[in-house]
Amino acid sequence: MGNNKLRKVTLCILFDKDRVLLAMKKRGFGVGKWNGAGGKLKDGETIEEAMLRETKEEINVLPVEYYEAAVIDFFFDGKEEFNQEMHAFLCKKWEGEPSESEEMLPKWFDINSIPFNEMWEDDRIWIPYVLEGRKIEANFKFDKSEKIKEINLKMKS
Ligand code: 8OG
Repeated sequence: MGNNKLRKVTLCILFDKDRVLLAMKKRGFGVGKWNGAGGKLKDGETIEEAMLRETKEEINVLPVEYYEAAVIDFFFDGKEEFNQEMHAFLCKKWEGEPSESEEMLPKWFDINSIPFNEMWEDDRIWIPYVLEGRKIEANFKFDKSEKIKEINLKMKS
């Protein structure tokens, strides 16, 4: 974890009492899945700067109160170019109303009806901890058919 060679990506999930904001990815990596807003760092950006920029670009809100809730490494058998280190933030205050962009279509979900069947396979494992307020570090290894073959998950708080 915290492997310097891995490409870094961000994720931001808005959280409002008993609802979370997810957004349908309309193109690119993860198309057709519900997810938080996020993406790769641009040259010279910090993780936090990239998270703020991506959230604004993809769902038109600016995070105001947030913290890093999870750092997760992903490793893909035979598709090492997809390996990445994801920094996931939980955001409890923001400016603006979530709205659609070219990349994502946002929607609120009750925390008891998160559409895990239409999300990345690992999300059902780690997102519930994060929504309970835990901080975690994890890594997930996927086999050639993109099924999880190994999970390591540590609670940081
Ligand atoms: O820039 P691009 O759209 O390729 O970024 C991919 C986004 O998808 C980025 O926000 C990180 C996120 N992401 C993964 N893997 C996983 C995953 O397994 N679960 C979730 N929730 N998000 C993921 O790249």
